Amino acid sequence: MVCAAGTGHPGGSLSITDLLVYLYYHEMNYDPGQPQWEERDRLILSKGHSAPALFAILIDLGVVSKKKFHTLRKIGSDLQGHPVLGKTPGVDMTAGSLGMGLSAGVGMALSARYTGMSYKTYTILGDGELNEGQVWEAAMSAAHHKLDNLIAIVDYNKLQIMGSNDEVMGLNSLAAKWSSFNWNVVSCDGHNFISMETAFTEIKNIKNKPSVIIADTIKGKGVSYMENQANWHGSNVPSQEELQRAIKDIDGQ
Ligand SMILES: Cc1ncc(C[n+]2csc(CCOP(=O)(O)OP(=O)(O)O)c2C)c(N)n1
Ligand SMILES: [Mg+2]
Repeated sequence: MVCAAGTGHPGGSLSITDLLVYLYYHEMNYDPGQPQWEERDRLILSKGHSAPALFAILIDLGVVSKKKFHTLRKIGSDLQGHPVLGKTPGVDMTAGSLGMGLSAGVGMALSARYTGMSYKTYTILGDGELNEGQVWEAAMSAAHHKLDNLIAIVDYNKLQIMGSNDEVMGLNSLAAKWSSFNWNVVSCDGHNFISMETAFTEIKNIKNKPSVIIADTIKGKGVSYMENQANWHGSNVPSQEELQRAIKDIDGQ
C-alpha cells in the first residue's frame, strides 16, 4: 500500500502488525460484520501514522473493501495517511497529531461506564509519542477515574522519527513512570502471541485501575533491511526491488 502511494510509514506499521493481529483476531470483542455495533471493543490508533497496518487488517476482515487497497493516501480515498473517524469504516478515532488518543480513550471508557456498556477501549501509543505532555494528563485522569476498562498499549520499539528515544527524549524508567501515575503495568514481547496472551490475560482481573501493556517491538519488523532503522520511519519508501525483497522476507517467516 505504501509503495503504491509512494509515501507513508512502513517502519511503525510493521512494529504493531503482530499486536493488531492479536487484538483483532483473538482478544477484542469485535464482529467484522457489524463495525458500528455499540458493544464492540474500541481501538484507538493514537500513533495514527501507522494506519496502513490498521487498514490492511480492516481489509482482511472485510470491513473495508479490498478494492481500496491501492488507494492509500489518494485524494478523496477512504484510506487517508492517518485514520479518519467517519471516513473509514472500522476506525474508532481520528489520529495523526500525536498525543491525543489516550484522552479520547478516557472519554470512551467513561462513556461505557455511564451508559452501562461492557466494552473495553484499547489505545495504541508510540514510545516517541510519549514525549507529548497530553499523554500524561490523560494518564492522570484515567487513574483518577479508576478506568479499569481502559488499556493503553505502548509500541516500545525504541525509535521515533529521527533517531532513538534516547537521542531525542529519553524515557528512562518507562514502567516506573506509568506505575507512579497509578496504572497497572505489564510488559510483553509484541511479536510473540503467547507472551501477548499472558499479558492480556493478566490485566483482566485488575479492578479500579487502568492497565498499560508495554510491548517490546522492533520497528520495521519482518523486513530485514528495515528492522531497527529510523530512516524507514517515513522518509524512505521501498523501490520495486526492495518491495520484492520485503515480501520474500515476510513470506520466509
Ligand atoms: C503532534 C505531532 N508532532 C509531530 C508529529 C510528526 N511525527 C509523526 S510520527 C513521529 C514520531 C513518533 O515516534 P513513535 O511514537 O515512537 O512512532 P513509531 O516509532 O511507532 O513509528 C513524529 C514526530 C506528529 N504526527 N504529531
Ligand atoms: Mg517508536
